[in-house]
Amino acid sequence: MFSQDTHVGPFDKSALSSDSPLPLYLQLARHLRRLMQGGQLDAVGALPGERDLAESFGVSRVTVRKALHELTNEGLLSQRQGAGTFINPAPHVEQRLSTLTSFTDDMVSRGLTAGSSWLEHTISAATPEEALALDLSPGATVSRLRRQRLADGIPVAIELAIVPTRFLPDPTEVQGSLYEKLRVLGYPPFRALQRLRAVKMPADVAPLLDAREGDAALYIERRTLLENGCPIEFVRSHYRGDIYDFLVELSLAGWSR
Ligand code: 16G
Repeated sequence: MFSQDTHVGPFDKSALSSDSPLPLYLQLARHLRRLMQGGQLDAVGALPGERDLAESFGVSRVTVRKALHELTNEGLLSQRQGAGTFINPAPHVEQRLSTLTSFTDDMVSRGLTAGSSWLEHTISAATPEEALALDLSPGATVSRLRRQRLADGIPVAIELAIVPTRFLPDPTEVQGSLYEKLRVLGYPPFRALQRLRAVKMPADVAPLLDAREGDAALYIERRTLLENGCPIEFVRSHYRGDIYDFLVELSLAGWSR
């Protein structure tokens, strides 16, 4: 049982402030998210009940319910009818398909830290498939960036981005975000066409994603364009199927008020 006046480990009401412009349930969601991402709730497994959390944080049960709902939607928690609220073991990552975002943007919007580990950054002639995707003449050179992408240190995707050297002459100059680098160079990605399909994890990718050959994976191809329609990037990636979600917003065709 958690008491309102006692600081019980991480469930501490001083984490929330009534002076903050952020609603209490979002403050609570943010606090719990940080605790989970910092590994401070690793040993807990299941969260205390709504009433105990409400008491510990000095908020109403409605506030607690809304915060837990928020974190459940993000994939960080699972709520099981009658059994309680459980902490999901790995970070769950979600990408909205309707907006063009970079991996780094996606992570930041989830409160996760984006990371990369280099597998390749070289310059070579485009293959016929790459030349076609990037509207390049035969023999044109491209920068090749193959990275293991990490969310809070956990590998979630292996990504091979091909960018014409005319836009990115030196792939070793990309330290963090590729899109940020392209923006700095004056070539901001503007829109993209993306194709995704379910595949089995290939043998050469599986160990890089802490997965087994044949596990569920998402294969994604993205062709990214500048505002003037010129292709700037062709990407082929494998995402871990168990921790990466793609979210699509749909509206009724022809609907108007
Ligand atoms: C995303 C893009 C990828 C892009 C990368 C840039 C998908 C499927 N792919 O991973 O095309 O190269 O973001 O990320 O979303 P960065 O700016 O963090 O390097």
